[in-house]
Order: sequence, then structure tokens, then C-alpha cells
Amino acid sequence: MDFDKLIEKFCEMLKTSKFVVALTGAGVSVPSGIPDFRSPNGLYAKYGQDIFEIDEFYKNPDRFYNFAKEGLIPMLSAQPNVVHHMLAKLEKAGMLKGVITQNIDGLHQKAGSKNVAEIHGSVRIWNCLKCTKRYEILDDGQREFLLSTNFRCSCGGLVKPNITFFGEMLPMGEFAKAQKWAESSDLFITLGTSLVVYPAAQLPIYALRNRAKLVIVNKGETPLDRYATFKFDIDLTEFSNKILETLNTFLN
Ligand code: CNA
Repeated sequence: MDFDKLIEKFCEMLKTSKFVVALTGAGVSVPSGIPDFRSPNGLYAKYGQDIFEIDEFYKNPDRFYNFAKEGLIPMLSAQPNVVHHMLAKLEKAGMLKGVITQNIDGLHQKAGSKNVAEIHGSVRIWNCLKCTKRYEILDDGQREFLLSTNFRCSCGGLVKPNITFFGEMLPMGEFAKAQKWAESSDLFITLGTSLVVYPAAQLPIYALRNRAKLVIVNKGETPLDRYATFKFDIDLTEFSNKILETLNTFLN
């Protein structure tokens, strides 16, 4: 089947499904200028595979903080792209229940999505590991203070972003919400995720167990491709523009 026909069929599915959920990964934010993990230009290639390992953070926090200045803080000035906007429009039109995101950049909310489960936390909030003081990194004064102390709290403790490192538990409330959405869905769409990070990659499996249809949009293979009703191995920008064009009358 050619691309246009597949898109039409997918849009039909969107219109007739009752509980549609999207799971997004780092690929969704690549068109906003934020690199993903595993692509050739991704964060792993530049900073090493262990940059998000919790043991490595405790062993060498300044290595992580040097990365944070270059790789995490700039995420906060990034702008949502057409993929985020397309998902926000689907939600507004009642065609999408919510977005489960592995991303920590807050771009879905910036685009207007209301129902967002941030299962790997958010880079907006940082906490002192000694006295638990909370820092809002979007606040100019608090950000400048943390940059000036190299992320040491006023009490001297290390300050860590509220994101899930490898080796840490996921935020329970957010994951429970995501699991409930996945188990209630009749159409589950994954966008820009390699589906290799667990337990996030378990979510499409919960949906499949509920007999939901699975649609995968990702450049490159994922381990769940063979379970997908449709797999779109294309650029997410092209995909999203096509969805907006096809559903034009429903979304405005
Ligand atoms: P990943 O494993 O790096 O996979 C991303 C996937 O997106 C890859 O398969 C790419 O081929 C694909 N991709 C990249 N650009 C495009 C594009 N334009 N069109 C279509 N496909 C594209 O990342 P996952 O999200 O699967 O891994 C989960 C990690 C990455 C989570 O823990 C995230 O917190 C973490 N992460 C988040 C961000 C962010 O918040 N923006 C950035 C980097 C990493």
C-alpha cells in the first residue's frame, strides 16, 4: 500500500477508536534541536553511554554537571515542533486521551497538551540530595545560583535534576497513570522511540494485551515492529504534516 493510502487508513483508525494513547520518545524532540540517545549524532555518541547511570553520577557528579550545562539546561529554551503541535491538536479535538512521554524537556506541555504522563520526570525541577530543597531551573535567579555553585545547594549538598537515571525507580504516580491509559487504550501509537528502554517499552505490550491496535512511527527498527498494524519508518515531521493535512477539517 502506498504512503498516502496508509495515512488515510491510519486517520480512519484515529476517528473510529475510542481511547487513543501516544507514547513519545526522544525522536519527537529531534526536530526541535534536542539530540536523542542512540542516533549517530545522539547524546551517547557525544557524552558516553553511562552519562545517565546513577552510580556514575554519584562517582563523578561534575562530569554530569558539565553535560547538564551543555545538554540539559538548553532543552528549556527549545520550542515545540509540528509533532508536539499535531498531538496537542488531536487531544484538543477529542481524538487523543493523553501523551505518555519518556522526554524530560516539557515540550508537549509547551505545545498545549494537557494530559501528559512524564514517566522519566522533568528537567524543570531539581532537588538537593541532602536537605531536599527544591529548585525551579526556569527561575532565572535559582538557575543562576545553581550555575554559580556548580549545582551545590546553599547547604552544600549535591543538587540533582528530577529525572530518572538508569538504575533508579520511575516516578510511581506517573507510571501508574501511564499503565492505566495503556491498558484502557484501543489504539496505541508510539512516536520517535526505539522501544528498548524498560519499563517504558512495556507500555505498548499492556495495550496489545487489551487487544489495542499498535501503530509505530519511527525511523529505524524497534523490537515491537512485528506486532504493529502499521509501521511508518519515516521522518516524524513529514508524518505529522501529513496527519494535519489529512485531518484538517476535524482539527480546526
Ligand atoms: P532513543 O533510544 O534515542 O530513540 C529515539 C528514536 O527516534 C530512534 O530510533 C531514532 O531513529 C528515532 N528518530 C530520531 N529522529 C527522528 C525523526 N526525525 N523522525 C523519526 N524518527 C526519529 O530514545 P528513546 O526515547 O526511545 O529512549 C528513551 C530515553 C531517551 C528516555 O529515558 C528519555 O528520557 C531519553 N531522552 C530524552 C530526551 C528529551 O527529553 N528530548 C532527549 C534525549 C534522550
